[in-house]
Amino acid sequence: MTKCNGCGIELQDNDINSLGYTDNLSNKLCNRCFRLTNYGEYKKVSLNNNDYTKIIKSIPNDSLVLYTTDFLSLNIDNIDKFKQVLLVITKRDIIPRSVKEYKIINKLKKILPNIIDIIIVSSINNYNIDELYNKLIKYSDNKDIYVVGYTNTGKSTLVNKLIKNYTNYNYKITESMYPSTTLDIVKIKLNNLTIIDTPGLIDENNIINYLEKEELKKVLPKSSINPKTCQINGKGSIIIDKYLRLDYETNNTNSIIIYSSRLLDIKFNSIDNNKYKEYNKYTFNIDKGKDIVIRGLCFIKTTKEIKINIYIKNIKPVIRENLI
Ligand SMILES: Nc1nc2c(ncn2[C@@H]2O[C@H](COP(=O)(O)OP(=O)(O)O)[C@@H](O)[C@H]2O)c(=O)[nH]1
Ligand SMILES: [Mg+2]
Repeated sequence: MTKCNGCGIELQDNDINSLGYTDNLSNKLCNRCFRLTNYGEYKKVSLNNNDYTKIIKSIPNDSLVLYTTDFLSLNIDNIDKFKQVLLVITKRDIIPRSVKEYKIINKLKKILPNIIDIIIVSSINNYNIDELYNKLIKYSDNKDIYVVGYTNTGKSTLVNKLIKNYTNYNYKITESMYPSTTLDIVKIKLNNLTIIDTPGLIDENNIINYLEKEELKKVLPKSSINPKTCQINGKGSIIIDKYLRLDYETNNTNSIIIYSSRLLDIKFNSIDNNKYKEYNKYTFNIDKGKDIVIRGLCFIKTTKEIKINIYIKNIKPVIRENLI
């Protein structure tokens, strides 16, 4: 049985419409990875969380789990399924420069007292990758290291960075902005370490699973996130591109701060305008200690307590203690 070097799926030459197809079984990549890597062509796959859950369940308790999450979602649901966790916050390059790393780390350590360690990295900027590699050597104890986390958090890119920095292999796992690029486990020897890239979990509550190519390019931040501060007083509405409407009502001055990709269009609108009122409505009373997170799109803070209505489709906002 030969597996695709890019996504881990078993190669086959019988059915051009099924996953793993290649016209020559001696190829290293399946057609899907070949076309994605060389032409940016994307073919949606319909794996579901059952497939991933099976993979997650097969991870031995004593192996080191490198759990990835990116700054925009900071989704750590499911982290408690693993015993030995090194939490890796990926994409440091999109975190605003003003954000102090130690503050995020300290807050997360309080929420997650049982994990081994936390590190913030950027594969694109090669930031903290040596430190991560040293931690892998320190904590792995000759056991396999599984890279786990939600899709699109940068797992495969990180493994490729490790391959590039610490081996002579001319080898790359397929990485892309599309969710569900990696389809099965991909095992890599990194000198004395064994790293296993996994497809990751699908977060049905993340907007990226509902977007087409051009929208993904806009929503996924390419550079440092610029918080946008909206000064408010009275009644009004803030429209975030075509994705979200936020209605507010306040008797004093307040600020709503939105952390998102710079390419999103954020505008004020009058409360009487009906734009996006057909989306699902969620009401929140929040204060300055909380963030409203629209996973994959943005997170929102305020400087004082306020009641707001959010209109959005497909996904639900979640509330968390603010991390920055
Ligand atoms: N800005 C930024 N983007 C990254 C970084 N690492 C990965 N990405 C992007 O995140 C997307 C998902 O990456 P991928 O490695 O395929 O994620 P996976 O699904 O977790 O394996 C791709 O568009 C990558 O280019 C990073 O360090 N910084
Ligand atoms: Mg991947």
